Amino acid sequence: MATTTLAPRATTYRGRAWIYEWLTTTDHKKIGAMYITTAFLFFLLGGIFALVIRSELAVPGVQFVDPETYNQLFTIHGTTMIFLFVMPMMTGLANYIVPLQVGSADMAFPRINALSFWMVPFGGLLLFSGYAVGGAANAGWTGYAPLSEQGGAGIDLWIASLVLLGMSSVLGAINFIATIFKMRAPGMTLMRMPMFVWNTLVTSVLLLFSIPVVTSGLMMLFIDRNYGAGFFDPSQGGNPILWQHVFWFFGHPEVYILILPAFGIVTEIVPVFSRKPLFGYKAFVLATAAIGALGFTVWAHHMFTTGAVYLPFFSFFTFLIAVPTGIKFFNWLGTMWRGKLSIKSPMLFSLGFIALFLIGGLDGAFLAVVPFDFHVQDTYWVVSHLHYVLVAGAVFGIFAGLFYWFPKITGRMLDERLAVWQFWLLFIGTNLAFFPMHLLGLDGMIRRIVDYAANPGWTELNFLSTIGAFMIAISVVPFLWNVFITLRKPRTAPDDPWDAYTLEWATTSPPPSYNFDALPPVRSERPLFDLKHRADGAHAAAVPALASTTQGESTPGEPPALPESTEAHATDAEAGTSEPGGEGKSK
Ligand code: HEM
Ligand SMILES: [Cu+2]
Repeated sequence: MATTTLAPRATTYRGRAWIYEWLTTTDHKKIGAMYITTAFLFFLLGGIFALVIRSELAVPGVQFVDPETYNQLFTIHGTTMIFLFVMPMMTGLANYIVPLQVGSADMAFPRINALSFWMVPFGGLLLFSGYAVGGAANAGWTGYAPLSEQGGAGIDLWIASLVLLGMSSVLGAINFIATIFKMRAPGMTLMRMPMFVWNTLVTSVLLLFSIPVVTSGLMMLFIDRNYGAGFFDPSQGGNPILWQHVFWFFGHPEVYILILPAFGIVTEIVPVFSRKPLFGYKAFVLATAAIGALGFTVWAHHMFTTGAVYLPFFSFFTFLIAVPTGIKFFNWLGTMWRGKLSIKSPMLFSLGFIALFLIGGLDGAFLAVVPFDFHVQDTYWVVSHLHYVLVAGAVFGIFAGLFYWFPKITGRMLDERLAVWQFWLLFIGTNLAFFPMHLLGLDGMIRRIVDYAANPGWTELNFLSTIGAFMIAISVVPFLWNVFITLRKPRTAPDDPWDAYTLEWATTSPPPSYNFDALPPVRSERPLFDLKHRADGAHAAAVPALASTTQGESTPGEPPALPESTEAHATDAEAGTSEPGGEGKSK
């Protein structure tokens, strides 16, 4: 018979040293927290690289770094930000939150989960060890051949690093897909899954299809470089354009791998802080799937100027992606429309996300216009576009998520005033850093150069951009301070501080190692809302019992007995035979 009371299956090993516990843990929450912390450290590191880049470019002339060092700087900056910051950060948030949101006790394969995590710091080590062997990779994050066929051991380490990180991502993707399909709580049909879960699912599918392609390419490059093959080397009859195909067949879906989780985060937050259900749930799911599918049809829009691709096809499909993306904007605006908005920190960062991602989407649509792309290819327009999508998009989404889930993860509420300071510094800094790059790009300033001519206006625009970069750096200070002082406070956060809708808020903050003492029945995509506001009939039985956990009144370690809600589940036609964390019924 169905039961929702979960007894801890293993005792916690109290005898273990703190460090041993963390090094060997397979708990998705601890692994998630380690992912998040590691990713944040790489964000700081990549940010320092960005500051050196921007300092060098503040005024014309070569001041701080020579051209070779500069090449390594932007290569390692881009690679770090994408593979060691945004991807692990999103994986970390999903690791912590997805099992909770689907009402499971852990991920499907907890040990593989730990393995996926530990590959990340080692991947980082490989990338940065280039500096110890005579110079890190210097061919850009795209590693274009034949440039990447030359160069020293730094590039081999870059290849090894990306292969390892890719393996970590694939294992993670399989884990998420299995968890989402097989471990959902009774009653949670696919169309009742929280939007963050949906976005994690589509992201995982994209990873599964795209990473193997780039990994093959990387292996070919490695063989070219070390064993004398000539896949991408024209002097040996190879084809460098082939590298671009292989790279971008991964590289474009990769953009959605970075941004879909942010869509998911924002789509969790906007309804809760508008006090309304999500406007157009089904449309949102379809739009997410459509973006994922279309993401595989547009890789060659990065290759318009090669003269080797059919332009109308790739231009058309690129524009087509604007349709599902636009639908999402309508979903967010429709959700906020006539809602009771409360602009707390998670909502503030979500609004920043929506505003800035719009700019990144629009200047991307310009690039889909082939003649325009011929004009701005490899200029600062592209650098501007990619940062509006990634800083304005992924980074704002990440901070929205961190502020939203911080109370769940740590049991403590971050300070709202510091959050407002951080937000405005980051918002103004981002626009100051990246908007002038549009103008520089239009004017013909190319990317990946250590120096530029003192053309009219260029010095001023570059200087503004550098000031913006430092503002972004300063915005991190109130955040770090906020985390620091908050972690020293006692654990006073309620279990459900935002009056939210989804299952992660139905357990304590932070959750026990086994996640749930009891699960509310799932009859819509907002089970917790139903429980709190629509208690009637069979639901009512569950309310008092569950309320005792959600108010934090229960004695820790002593799960409240839930005979009534257990019955409610057994008679619920929706409920499958399941233990949370066991073999949940999926529909
Ligand atoms: C924190 C503020 C940041 C600043 C000021 C900044 C600045 C820059 C600049 C000036 C370049 C161009 C270098 C060149 O072409 O010569 C660049 C490249 C790049 N940045 Fe950032 N960046 C920041 C954050 C990020 C973030 C968060 C991401 C990703 C999530 C990112 C991803 C990239 C990528 C992929 C490149 C291209 C690297 C290449 O050309 O190989 N950046 N960044
Ligand atoms: Cu693309």
